[in-house]
This record gives sequence, C-alpha cells and structure tokens, in this order.
Amino acid sequence: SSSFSSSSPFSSLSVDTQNLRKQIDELSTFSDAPAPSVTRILYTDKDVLARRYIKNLMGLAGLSVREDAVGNIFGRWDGNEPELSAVATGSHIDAIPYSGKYDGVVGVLGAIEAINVLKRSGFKPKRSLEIILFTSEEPTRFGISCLGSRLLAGSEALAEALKTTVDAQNISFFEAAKSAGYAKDHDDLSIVFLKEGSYSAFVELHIEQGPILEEEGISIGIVTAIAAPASIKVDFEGDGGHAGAVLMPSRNDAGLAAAELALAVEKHVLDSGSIDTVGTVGILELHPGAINSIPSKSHLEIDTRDIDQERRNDVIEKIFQSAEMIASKRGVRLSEFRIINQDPPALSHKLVIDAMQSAAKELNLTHKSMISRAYHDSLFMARVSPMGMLFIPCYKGYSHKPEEYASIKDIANGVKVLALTLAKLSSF
Ligand code: HGY
Ligand code: MN
Ligand code: MN
Ligand code: MN
Repeated sequence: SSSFSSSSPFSSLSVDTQNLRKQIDELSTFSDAPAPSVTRILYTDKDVLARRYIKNLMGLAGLSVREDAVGNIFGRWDGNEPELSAVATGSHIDAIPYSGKYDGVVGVLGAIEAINVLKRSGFKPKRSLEIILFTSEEPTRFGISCLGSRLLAGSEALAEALKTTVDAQNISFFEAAKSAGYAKDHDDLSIVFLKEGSYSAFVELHIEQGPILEEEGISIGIVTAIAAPASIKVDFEGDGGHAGAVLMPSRNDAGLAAAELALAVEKHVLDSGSIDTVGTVGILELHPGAINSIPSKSHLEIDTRDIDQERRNDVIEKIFQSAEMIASKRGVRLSEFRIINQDPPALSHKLVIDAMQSAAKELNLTHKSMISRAYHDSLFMARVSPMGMLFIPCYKGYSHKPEEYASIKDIANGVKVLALTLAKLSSF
C-alpha cells in the first residue's frame, strides 16, 4: 500500500502552471462564440473537438480512457489495489452561450494536472484514481442540467425522458449523441448507471462563481453543501392579432402574461424570508416576434434555487398559482407549466471534508467552509459516493459571462489541494 504521512513527498508538490495556462487557453478556442466568450454546447463539433483534446491529455498523463454511452469520459490511474473502489474527481467542459473559460474547465484540466503532480512526486495510489469528464452539466441543449451525472447516479426518469427529448432544432437526444459518436447501439441508457460502490469518494475542484473567497482573501473554499436547484418551463397562448387594429380591451396578450409572471417570480422569491432564495427568468420568447403583432404565444424558463428545499418548493407552488391567476385574469391559456427538475440539496461527506481541510492546512493555504449556490455534477455524485467540493476564488465572483477569470496562482493552489486530497482518500 502507498505510504502517506505528514513528512510525505508532498512538500514538493509542483504544478506545471505554464502548461496549465496554455491548456486553458487552447481549450477555450473550441468555441462557437468569438473570444473572450466561450460557447460549447453538448455534442456540437466544438464539443467533440474539446472532448478529443481532453482525452489526449488524459492519455499523456498515462491514464486509461473509456467513454460511456452518453459521453461521460473516464481517465483511470490503477492503484496498487485496483479491486478496491476508486477515488474519483472531475467536472465538465460544456459552456453556456457567451460564457467564460474557467467554469468546469478548472476541475477537468486541474484534475489531470493533479494526477501529473502526484506522479511527479513519486506517489503511488492504493485505490485507483479516476477523472470523470461529465457530459453536459449545463442545461442548454436539452433543458436538463447535469445530464451525465444524473444518469451515472441512476436516474430512471431521465433515461426514460431522453427517449423522447428533442432540442430547439427538433433534433432528438439520440440523433445528437450518435452524431458525436455516442449512443451507438443502445437506446436503454440504464447501462450508464454506476454500479453500487463504484467510488469510495468523489471530489470536484471548481471556481466559486461567487465573490466571497476573493473578498476575504481566502485561497480555498471547502464546500459543505450544494443548494437545491429547480427549473420550470411555462407557455401562455392568446389570440394574438394586429397591433394597430385590435383595441386594448379585446386583447389577451400572451407576452404581457409572461412579463407579469416574470415579475411574480421575483416577488415570490423576495418574499420567501431568506436571502438564500433566488429566482431567474433567463429565457423569455415571444411568438411571432414581430413588433406589430400581439404575441399569441410566450415561452418562459424559470430557474429557482435555495439551500432549503421546502422554502424553494413553496416558491414553486406560488409561481404556479400566479401563472394560473394571470392566465384567467388576462384570458390567455396556460398551455404548459412543466417542472423540469426539482432536486434536493446535497451535503458533503465528513470523510471528504476532513481530507480537504487537512490538505489545505498542510499546504498552509487559508480556507473556509461554505455552501455552493451554483449546482454541479457533485450534486448527483453525492447520491452514489461520499462527495466533497473545493472552490478557488474567481474575479469578482463573475461566472457565466466572458469576464469570468481565475488566476493561475489560485488554480495551482486548488490543484495542489486536490492532489493531496486525492492522495489521502486513495491511501486507506
Ligand atoms: O447553473 C449552475 O449553477 C451551474 O453553473 N451550471
Ligand atoms: Mn455553469
Ligand atoms: Mn460548472
Ligand atoms: Mn414550451
């Protein structure tokens, strides 16, 4: 078994920051938006190029690489006792439209570099170490967040739903997956589900996507819980008509119904009694979308979260009641009110928290416990393995926009803590 003690070879953990910075920049070029923005959507050509880039780096790190039916990618370093359940780490590389180049990427490129750091230090793991690149953490193409990790965590409902899911261009999930070289001979995605006990621990390195660490000058965030996300799709339908000829009293404007519901989302969230409740209408589409035509259809997508799931569910109920009230008041039809996901929060496991804290201490890095208001693949890995997350500061907490930035120094700190955490978790 591998020896691991405080006088371990880890005092000399060295991160190849030059290479890591170059990789982050190179990966960001696989994008459907001009720099500095990044757009990288599931199964597009740019996604496939980015996947190939990561698989190559995994190979160069001496990992054995495999992919599952939906494109979750696994890079494995066999330990001295490969029959034991492995320790896993990873994140995502898909990017929502016009976003940045660090969200998810830090946890994938950083994980590969953490393996290289451990190899350079002469460490040999007892338990195998596995890096996971989760397919489609972002909800952009098929409307469901954490698609790959939900399936790994055994979501029967999602495996079923994907059989009939299409994207905005009416391309089916399976057609898109096949175009990227996946889902060849399967239409039963339960083959993606992880076997019981696949991992003894899972850790994800990620930028904070919030301002706390930078404001307080702290190097490492030890995530203790991940907030409970939910998303809802809503459609209103009215008669539409000519913007000049139809007088106001005889209108049933689907666009105004959507606008009123968006403001109702804000009201219910603000009235929840807690600053931890958030709500966003990030998508609002009007049909036919002509200045002189009264909207006959409107489509909104609502994202609402809280660290307390009861409070969040109460907000969802109030949003539904508002949608019905607005529809009847305005004489429009509420033709769809579909809750896409309504997930519980996840707690990090003490085993992983202790390993992350002692790693940060040994590296003399300031650290603090905190919750994650963003969701991550870790939210679902927590269902099948003890989970933990490491945060590093990011510029003004910016994320999901091109100004997103993390310094290579902060990234290197995260990589070192991740490397040491993996070493600890794989040694017993
Ligand atoms: O939206 C989220 O919380 C994640 O960054 N996709
Ligand atoms: Mn994101
Ligand atoms: Mn992310
Ligand atoms: Mn719709």
